[in-house]
Amino acid sequence: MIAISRNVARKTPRPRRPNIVFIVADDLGFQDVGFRGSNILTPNIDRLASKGVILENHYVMPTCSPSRTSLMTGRYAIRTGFWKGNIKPTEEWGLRLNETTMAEMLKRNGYATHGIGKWHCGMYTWDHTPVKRGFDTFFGLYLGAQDYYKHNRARGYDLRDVYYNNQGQFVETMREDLRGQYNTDLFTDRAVRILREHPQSTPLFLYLAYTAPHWPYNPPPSTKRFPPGSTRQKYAAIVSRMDQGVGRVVEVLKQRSLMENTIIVFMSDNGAVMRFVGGPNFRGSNYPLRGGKQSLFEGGVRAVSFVSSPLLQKTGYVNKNLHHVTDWYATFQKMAGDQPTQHSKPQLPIDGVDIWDSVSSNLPCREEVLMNFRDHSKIQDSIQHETSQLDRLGFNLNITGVIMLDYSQEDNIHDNESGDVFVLRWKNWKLFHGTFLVQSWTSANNNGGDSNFRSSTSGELHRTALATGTLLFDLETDPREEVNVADKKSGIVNVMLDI
Ligand SMILES: [Ca+2]
Repeated sequence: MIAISRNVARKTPRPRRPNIVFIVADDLGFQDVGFRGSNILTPNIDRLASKGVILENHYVMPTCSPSRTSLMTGRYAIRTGFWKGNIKPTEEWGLRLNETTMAEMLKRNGYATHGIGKWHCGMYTWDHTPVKRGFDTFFGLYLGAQDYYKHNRARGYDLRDVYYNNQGQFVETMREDLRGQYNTDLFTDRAVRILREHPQSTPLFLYLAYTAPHWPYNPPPSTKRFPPGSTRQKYAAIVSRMDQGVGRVVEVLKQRSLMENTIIVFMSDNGAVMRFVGGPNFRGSNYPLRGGKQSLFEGGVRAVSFVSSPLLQKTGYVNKNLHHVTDWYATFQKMAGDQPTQHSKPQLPIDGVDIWDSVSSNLPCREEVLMNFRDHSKIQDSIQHETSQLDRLGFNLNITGVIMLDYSQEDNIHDNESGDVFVLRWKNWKLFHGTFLVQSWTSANNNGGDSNFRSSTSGELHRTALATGTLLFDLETDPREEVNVADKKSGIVNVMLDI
């Protein structure tokens, strides 16, 4: 379907089985970090980014499950079945069991693998849960969101400690004893503990997926600069608390001299929410990009990301090469020395490319990123539908107002949150063709109606609607996706439709 460029000369020494600390933020706005000029305090993130490489064109999927499953598998969401959006709490599907996760791949190459925080890749059978999918241990939530203190979603409690015990038995403990404690801090505490106890001779994969700053916007217990108040203030405090967690992780990496052989990757799984629900309701800011979470405009899919590591050749710069969330799997697979053919589980085709040369030495790699594909009839075989076993996982299925969706039905197959649309970035061009979610722009220094954030949100409407048509943007001259040049550049449109 798409020919991926693999023409990069190998110029960068490749780390061999480095420690990987992969930190994921949830719905963090493109502008909501200090290094992009935000007034939200993120000193630890800023320090790491400034000593590392800021990935300016790091593309993800527009919502949580699609991004996370693409990260875990190295495969586009149109292949995994996750193009249709998030796994809702009571839906009977998940990342298919024939998919190989990053944790599984690293574990079979000798890595210790620990998952912390939000999973959201499927949990309706035990086999879909993280410790059955390559993680040695997991501490966190299976679903996509939770109250930061109560650790519940609807009526289900969802904070779990999961591992195989010394007898090889699968153990899952619901940590109700931690109810009332702030989940960002609990996740940081666990990461710190793992790093303190980790034997230096074993390569480590630590996946730290905060729920911050995703809804429900519960601010941390103490917020000096951002006392609980407006939604924007809460959001800012939540981001800052996550930043403190990042700082604690870095500190212990240094204390234990693990840092010299560690690669830290930070990314948000998608952009900040830009919905206009019941009046101005802004929290995060994707300025200057258009749109936000759920949309395939840049604000939804070009997310904050950076890499920090002493193993990088060139540091302290903004890397503008094209990267995609699927690339990490391919990159780490190479570093881990994984030989897929030596394992009994077949490796499904990977869409990601090894981007180490691009990240470490600023060499070009990809020319295109496929964000969505229109002809769903060709990908129906990616849909998995199995019998519900949610009750075995401790969830109350009688949640009022939640409908069990059956994705084997044609109508629901087209229920894609981002629209029924072909979206491709190729070189400097970005094409939309089909029916898509239209969103507009975040204003500069979005203050969310909060006078402590001195700016104005007037003059720019935040609309959300579906539209049908063809849009072509030249992102080099028009990064805000303001001017549709599809008519003027019909030749480019045709080339991109044929790719
Ligand atoms: Ca998200």
